[in-house]
Amino acid sequence: MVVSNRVSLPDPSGKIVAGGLAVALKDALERHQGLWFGWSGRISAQPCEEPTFLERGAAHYAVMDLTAQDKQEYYSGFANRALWPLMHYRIGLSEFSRADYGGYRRVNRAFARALARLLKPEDVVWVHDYHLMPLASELRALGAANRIGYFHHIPWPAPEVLGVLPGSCDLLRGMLDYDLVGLQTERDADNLRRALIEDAQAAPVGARSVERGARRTRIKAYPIGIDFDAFRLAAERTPATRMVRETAKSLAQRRLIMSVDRLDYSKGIPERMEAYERFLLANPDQRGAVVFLQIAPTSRAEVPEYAKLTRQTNETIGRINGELGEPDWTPIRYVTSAYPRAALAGLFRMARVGLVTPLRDGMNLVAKEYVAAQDPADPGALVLSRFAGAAQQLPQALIVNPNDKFEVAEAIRQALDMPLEERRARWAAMAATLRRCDVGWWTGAFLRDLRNGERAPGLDDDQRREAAG
Ligand code: GDG
Repeated sequence: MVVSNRVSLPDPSGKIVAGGLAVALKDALERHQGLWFGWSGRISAQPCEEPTFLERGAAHYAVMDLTAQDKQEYYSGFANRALWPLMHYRIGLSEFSRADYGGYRRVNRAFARALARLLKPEDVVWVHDYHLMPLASELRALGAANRIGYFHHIPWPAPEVLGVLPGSCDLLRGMLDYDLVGLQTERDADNLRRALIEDAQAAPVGARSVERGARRTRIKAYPIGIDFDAFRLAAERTPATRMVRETAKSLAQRRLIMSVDRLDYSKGIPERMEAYERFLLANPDQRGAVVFLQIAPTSRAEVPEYAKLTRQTNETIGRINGELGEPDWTPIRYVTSAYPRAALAGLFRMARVGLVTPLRDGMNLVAKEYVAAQDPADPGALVLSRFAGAAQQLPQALIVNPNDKFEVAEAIRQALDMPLEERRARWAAMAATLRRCDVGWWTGAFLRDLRNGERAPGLDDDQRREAAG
């Protein structure tokens, strides 16, 4: 049983339109004859108590509607205005409201009630992400004795940071109702373990588990992967599509630097623009010789901080294009609509530099997709923030501090100048890691540990080395 805030429904033909995670989870669900439960994305006037059931191919889905108040308090409010910024170390942006927290708990309770009615004793439950942290506690309160696991897709900050949030001890204690908690990196896992011991009175058991009362919870890192070969194939095929061909033509031999992000303040988009400006100022020979393409689909537009980020990004890009552009050259091409995955893959393959500089990111799949899309014979170079979880697995990227625009500007120059042999060697090492730890490895490792429970050995040294690349 997979539970997440939003359910990625395939279209009626059974074709998945969303990304790699949706594909991986759908495969796992089909293999284990599972069910995917979550919010339908729809708003209804009355609180809904019963899910709607859907079938697409061999996969089964159960979705619930939310009321406008639920969405406001649970999703936009507590999850995205209080938890998201804090988990990304942005204490100043975190807005706590008791009403929002009440709504968050209410929706988790409603989900648990509906889910508990569907659960059979042998079912294994895999909960995803910060919207649903208290779900295990709510299920346990209803008597569920199933194995329940949780994966946290975003960073887990140091205990001192999370401790700022009113009610954080409540949330922490709720984590102890899971049998297994998965995080993106060892650092996130250490932060959670420390918080549970220091702030939730749990006792350490061995290196990876904690215990409180009768409950034992294992905490481990499972860096999420991508479907490497599917993305590589898409990148190989799309140069044939019109959009990718036209983009290549429009570049007129200029080298492409490229970024793709949800328009989110954790992604460091205005900071990246300023680093690119610094690069152009420091390297006048590159003016007119490169183009920077930023694709940034609008996200969470109903949350005020995102409207502010939109304005700030528009202003920064407008200023740089105005000050440094020429009648026949625009330094930054900026688009806020979403593109098909295959088109992204084709554009990545064309880009000489992948610029992935989030201020903080749980993993960052775009960095991995950029690597997968490259031509092994002539790969581009990846510039990667040290604050993305992906940096732990990809030390062969040019690792930068995204807050230092001089350092990022220098890395752009180094990426553009990198000799072919060096690009090939760095790429081959990154590709080997990403192939080995792909999304199938990720779902398999988590589910195996969750099913095997206490009987499974912890991550042994070989597995840990594998996970860390
Ligand atoms: C969270 C964590 C963690 C983006 N624009 C378009 C598009 N995308 C796709 C990308 C990529 C996905 O969306 C974004 O994934 P990220 O990992 O980069 O970031 P978040 O959305 O913040 O995801 C993150 C992740 O969960 C998984 O655990 O890595 O740290 O924050 O796949 O390609 N896809 C399409 N059109 C677009 O315009 N089709």
